[in-house]
Amino acid sequence: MKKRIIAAVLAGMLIVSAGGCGNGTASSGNAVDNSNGMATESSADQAIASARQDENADADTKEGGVTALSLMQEVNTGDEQIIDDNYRTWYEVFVYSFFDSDGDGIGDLNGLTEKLDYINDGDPATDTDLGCNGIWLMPVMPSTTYHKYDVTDYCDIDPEYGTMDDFKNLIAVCHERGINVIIDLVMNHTSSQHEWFKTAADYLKNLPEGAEPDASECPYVDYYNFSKEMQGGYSKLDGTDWYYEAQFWSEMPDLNLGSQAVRDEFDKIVDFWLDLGVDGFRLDAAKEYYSGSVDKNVEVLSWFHSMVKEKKEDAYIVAEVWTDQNTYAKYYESGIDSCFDFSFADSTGTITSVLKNGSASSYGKALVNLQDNLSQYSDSYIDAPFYTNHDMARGAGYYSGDDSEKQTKIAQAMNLLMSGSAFLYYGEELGMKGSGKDENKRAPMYWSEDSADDGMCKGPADMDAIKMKYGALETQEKDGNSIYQFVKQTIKLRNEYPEIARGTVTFEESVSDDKVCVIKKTYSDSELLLVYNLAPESVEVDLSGVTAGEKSGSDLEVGGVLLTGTEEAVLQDGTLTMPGYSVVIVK
Ligand SMILES: [Ca+2]
Ligand SMILES: [Ca+2]
Ligand SMILES: [Ca+2]
Repeated sequence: MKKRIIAAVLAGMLIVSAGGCGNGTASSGNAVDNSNGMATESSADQAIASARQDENADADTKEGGVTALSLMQEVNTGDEQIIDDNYRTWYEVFVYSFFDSDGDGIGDLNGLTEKLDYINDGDPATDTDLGCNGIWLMPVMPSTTYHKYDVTDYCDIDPEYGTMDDFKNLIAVCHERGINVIIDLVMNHTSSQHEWFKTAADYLKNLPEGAEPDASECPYVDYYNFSKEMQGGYSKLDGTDWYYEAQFWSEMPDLNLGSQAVRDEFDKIVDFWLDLGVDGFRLDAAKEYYSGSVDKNVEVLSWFHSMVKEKKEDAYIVAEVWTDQNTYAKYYESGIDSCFDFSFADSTGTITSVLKNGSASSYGKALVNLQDNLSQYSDSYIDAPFYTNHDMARGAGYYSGDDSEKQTKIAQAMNLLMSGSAFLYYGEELGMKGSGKDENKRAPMYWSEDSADDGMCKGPADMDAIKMKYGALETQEKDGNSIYQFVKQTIKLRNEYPEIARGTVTFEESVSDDKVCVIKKTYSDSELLLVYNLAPESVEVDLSGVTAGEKSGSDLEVGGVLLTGTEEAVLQDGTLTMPGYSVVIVK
């Protein structure tokens, strides 16, 4: 026990010293790493020396030196066990706001490549990186807008983001590190400036009075949904008496995905990107392929799934079907790997509701219901849990009051410990803020509190000034109690235990209540217990009647902890004492 306290104190001093140096990312990252029992004599000496220079150092080492991180690092010491499959931890990147490599204020592909060490450095021995092993790139194709969901050319890179060579380089460097890359593929609509639409529009404008459009003269008239009648979701085609479907915006005309010619185009587009090495696709707006028709949308996805998997068997396909769980569950009949799990996400989803006013038990029940629901439609489904994305207010704004930081942290654990392929939206690991108009949800990655620092992006032009609630990365990486450190430890555990992403969930109702949720994850022959305390106060959980594999009672051990404060979790003779807002893995 004494040894553990010394280690924790040393860890605290190293963090303090890095904070005092103020020389940025590399040194503080090393300091945190060294605290993992690896400190050399000289760095420990330096740490002590610099701690002495700090007037507050004495107080810090006596009390404040123990941080949530130092306590977690004592327990979370296992090696990562990465399996190269489609159960990953994905990081959603909005390139525009991530990192700017050439000083124009707009994030770019080379900027992302430069910051890959932040996402995953490819070295299992370090934990200075987030540990994500997948990247979802929001659209990178040429477009007329900052968000780039209106594509003008499906086989190129938007010049704001760089060149095709930059993209190839990004993919190569990602693959060296075991990071898979999926790209946003927008099949519901194109830009009104896409050649297909411009050609079709010109043809209709020049069509003689009374003549019907003829696809043998202009194939592109069949690519879209033109009509002489105004209907819901349609816009007028200027200079004609024609209307066209544009569900989201007049400048994003909907494609006719029933057209074989359109499907042939996407077949070629998929070839193009798979040849470049992408590992799969995030399908935008799949609910609107045929607005209002689940059956037709499932048919489109079935075609897409077969077409892609024939080319690349292990490609990953995840669709955005923004609706209720009972409806998106049906989309798994198409055979695609994943649909985003909207029911757990956002300010009103299961995670937030449980933390704000629900009972911990309802979280466990929701996990099992989800599993029952999705498995009705596919044996090979991979849930795609996420907490927020580029269309949602950021999570840090969901909570107020004294416990809000702890709730922001534990919500991330409730998402990232879910089975399936989990997604993390950039900046959520820092508790960035952003709500209201879309631009605000896509603010510059908060690397530094100084917006003039190297690589900092300017963000979308119409973004409001956003007041952040928590510090920038440069501050949080030196703070053992930060949201960033908590999220990193969560992903570390996800990487250490394959059961977390791949396990089947059993809800241990008899030992769960309003505050505590206990679930078991079973994967191949292995079982893990995940115990969540979702209440502010500490609790005792009697696990004597629960088994994990062959083990029960006093044989049970702690396999990992996620702490939002500086109290420890203790498991003794089958009784687990855990602080408020914490998670303990028991095996
Ligand atoms: Ca740039
Ligand atoms: Ca690493
Ligand atoms: Ca549509």
